[in-house]
Amino acid sequence: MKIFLYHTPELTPVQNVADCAIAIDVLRATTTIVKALSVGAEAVQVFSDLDKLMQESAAWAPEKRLRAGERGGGKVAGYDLGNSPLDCTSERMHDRRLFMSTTNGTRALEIVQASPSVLAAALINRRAVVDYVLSQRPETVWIVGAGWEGSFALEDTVCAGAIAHSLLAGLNCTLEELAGNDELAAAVALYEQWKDNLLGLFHLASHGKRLLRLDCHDDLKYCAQTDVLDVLPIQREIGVLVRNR
Ligand code: 3SL
Repeated sequence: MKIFLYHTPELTPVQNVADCAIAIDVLRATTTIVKALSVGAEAVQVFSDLDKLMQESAAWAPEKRLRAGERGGGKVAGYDLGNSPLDCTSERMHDRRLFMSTTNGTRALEIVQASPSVLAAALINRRAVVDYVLSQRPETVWIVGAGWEGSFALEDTVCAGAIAHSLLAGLNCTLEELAGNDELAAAVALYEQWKDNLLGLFHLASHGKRLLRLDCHDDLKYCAQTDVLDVLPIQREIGVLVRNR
C-alpha cells in the first residue's frame, strides 16, 4: 500500500484516480458529515455549487431533507443549517437527507468522486477509517485535505498524519514503505508533535482562528476529539455518502 497526501483539492491530480480516496475537512465539513450520519441522517449529499444543491434538493419532500450551506464560516441565508457538527441532533437529522455545500470540504469530496472507494474522514472517526483501509488493503490511497481556498491547513494535515500513524502500526511497516510522497511523511511528524494537544494546534491554525473569531469555541473542542464515533461515511453513488458502519 502507498499513501499520497494532497493538501488541497487544487493540488489533487485529476488525470487518474486512487483505489481509495479519503477526503478530510476536520474544521468542519467532514466532522459534520460523520456527526450527521451518527445521529441518523439517511445520507449526506455534497455539492460545491449552491445553485445545484437547491435544484436537486427541491425534488425532495421538505420533511425528508435539510439544507446546510456555509461560506466563509457562516451560514448561507435561506439554508436550514450552517456547518456546525453541534447542530446535528437526532431530532433534526433522523431519516432526512442532508444536502450540503461548504467552502472547501465538499470540493475535496467532489475532486475524488470518481474513485471506486471514497471515504470522509475526521479525527472523530479516525479509527473507523483506519479499520476500513486495513480490511480492504487498497494498493493506492489518496488523502485529500480541504485546506482553505487553495492553501494548506494544519488541521487537515494533522488528521492525515493521525490516519497514517495508525496504519503504520496496523500494517507493521515503515514510513518509507507507506509514504507515497513527502507530504505524508511531514503529516506523520506533525501528528507526532501535536497528538497530545490537538486543540492547541487548532488554536494556532488560521482556520481555527477564523472560527474562534466567529465564536465557535465549542466546535473546535468537538472537532479535536479522536476516535469518538465508530462511523464510516462512504460514497454510495456520486456525491452521496452513507453510513457504512
Ligand atoms: O471550508 C469548509 O468546507 C468548511 O468546513 C469551513 S467552516 O469550518 O464551516 O467554516
